[in-house]
Amino acid sequence: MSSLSRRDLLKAAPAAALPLLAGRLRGDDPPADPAFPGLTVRMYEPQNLEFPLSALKSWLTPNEQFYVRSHFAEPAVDPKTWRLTVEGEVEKKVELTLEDLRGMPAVTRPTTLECAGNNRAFVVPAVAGVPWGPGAVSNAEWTGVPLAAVLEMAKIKPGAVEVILVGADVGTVTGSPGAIHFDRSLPLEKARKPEVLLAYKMNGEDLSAAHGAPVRAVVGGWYGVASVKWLTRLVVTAKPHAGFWQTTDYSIYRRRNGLPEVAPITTMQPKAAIARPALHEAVPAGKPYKVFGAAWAGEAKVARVEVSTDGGKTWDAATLTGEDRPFCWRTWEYAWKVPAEKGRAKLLARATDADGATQPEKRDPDRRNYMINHLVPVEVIVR
Ligand SMILES: Nc1nc2c(c(=O)[nH]1)N[C@H]1C(S)=C(S)[C@@H](COP(=O)(O)O)O[C@H]1N2
Ligand SMILES: [Mo]
Repeated sequence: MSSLSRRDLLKAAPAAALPLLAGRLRGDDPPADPAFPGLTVRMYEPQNLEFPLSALKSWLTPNEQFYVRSHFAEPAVDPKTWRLTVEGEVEKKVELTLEDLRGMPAVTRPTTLECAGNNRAFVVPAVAGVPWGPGAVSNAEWTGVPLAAVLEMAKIKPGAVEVILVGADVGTVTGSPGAIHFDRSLPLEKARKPEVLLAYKMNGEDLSAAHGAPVRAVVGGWYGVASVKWLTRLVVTAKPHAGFWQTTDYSIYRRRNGLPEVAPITTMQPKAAIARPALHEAVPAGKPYKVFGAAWAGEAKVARVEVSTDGGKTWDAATLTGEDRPFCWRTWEYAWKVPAEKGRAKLLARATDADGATQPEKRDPDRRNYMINHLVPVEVIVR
């Protein structure tokens, strides 16, 4: 029922029905649809919309709930005239239509994308950038062609090192040299891996405009910024690309001989996110509560998730559940015996990957305003 018709109905409700409605918001029961509720607006235009993590219900995020992170207005790309070019350090310049691409052998792989700015709202003191809560992360099944197959067609020249992925979207941002496209490079070593796709379908549906129609890159294991949407050009280079989106933006400091130098953001860091309880959720005292969430670790597998319900003093193993696929988040749960005493409780979760890397307790300033995976407690009300 639309809100309009519901309002009309309320207006028309007989007086006798009104006492029933008083004192609470009378809506329909929440729909059973896993895409309910919708996205949280962090910025209306360009669109920056957050997945409501506390409504996590399924390993695959429904398309309607998949977070959106766009730096410019959605470009109008006509799939009929759309072309993808492969240029630069190649023996043979390639130009593909959407039909060409769809005619190539397709693969379908689930992949989790997380924005490098996810959790930014939890950084103290506050930093610049879209103030994401915990939900700038989602998992979908992508269908397309391996980037490697398209690079192969163009025959890369010896000595080439990177491929720049260029989006059709364009605009001016603070510090940019006028109007620029969104672009990101991948070292050819990563670009040729099977987890890097040129995708035209998301969870079995044609890619939507918000997610990069008609074709986007999906770079498994790397922060979402590498997964360029509205892809139009692949430029193979003999030198590493030092573009705006991997130096001024989406870069961190890496120390060499103790001296910080600018480096592009690449792999997702281990993180366990608590979906429920949500921040300041009221949990019933003395009852069991199923704490649950998702954890991911970029190119590595999640080895374990631990939970603390006493603000980090003691830790207990959570149970990894559901699908276990590379480059994807893993759901987890933990049976919490909520104390009988009313008050507050501080919950934490931390992930450790198969290489032994774990989440830091404190924020590392070398990461600027990106790669936010230090531990942040979820405080709840026990009552
Ligand atoms: N062309 C283009 N590609 C882009 C972006 C963009 O603004 N323009 N945003 C990037 C960032 S920072 C992220 S986190 C992901 C988000 O993908 P989604 O909107 O499908 O969730 O897209 C990446 N690809
Ligand atoms: Mo991002």
